[in-house]
Amino acid sequence: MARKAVYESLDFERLDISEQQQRSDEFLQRMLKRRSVRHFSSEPAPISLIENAIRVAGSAPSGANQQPWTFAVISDPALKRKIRLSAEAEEKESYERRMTPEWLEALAVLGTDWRKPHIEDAPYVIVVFRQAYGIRRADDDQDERVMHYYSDESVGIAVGFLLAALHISGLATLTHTPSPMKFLAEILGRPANERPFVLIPVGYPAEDAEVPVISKKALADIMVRH
Ligand code: IYR
Repeated sequence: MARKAVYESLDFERLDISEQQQRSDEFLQRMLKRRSVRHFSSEPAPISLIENAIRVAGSAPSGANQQPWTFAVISDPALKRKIRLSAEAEEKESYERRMTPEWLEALAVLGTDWRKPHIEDAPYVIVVFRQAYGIRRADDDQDERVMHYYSDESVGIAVGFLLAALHISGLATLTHTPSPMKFLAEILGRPANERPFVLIPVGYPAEDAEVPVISKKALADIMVRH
């Protein structure tokens, strides 16, 4: 039986134009400083920052508000090691056999390879899972599948929120997608409806961290007006 929508008045703070512009400029300048980091220090970071960032991610819009995501936070060194070794095994196979010459050529500007020490060095690894479908306990105590809508888009938006929140709180991140990623669900014992979406090492950059010299497209190259 369909449930009915219940409405309440919107809590919306209308700002002066000058305040809007100032916040927009500040956010832009801050976000422009985000870089994907591959050299992490092992210095611990407060779990409260990770928790708040996941709260931010959990506030993202999602298809039918189904919130089809799970954020696994790993700090246990033995588990991080296990994940690193499995990721490296898959990545070695990918770099040496599965990726096309065109793909390797496209990646050359980043200088990446199959080695993933950052998975062990960073104090936290967040593995984001997409719930391909939901599970509901029916009246007869049997589990029923609940259809999820737009779960890829929803989780992508939530990960964007997560990366921005971690950056704003002074932490460095890397979006890493070892392929295939199924080993993550196995190692972390996730249920059958959850698919690994992205693996994110989080922490402070190493003292001598370096990043590739790359640039972002200009506004004129990414925006069209109609
Ligand atoms: N998943 C591999 C390869 C890789 C692919 C893309 I597309 C990147 O932007 C970066 C890396 C790896 O993490 O090394």
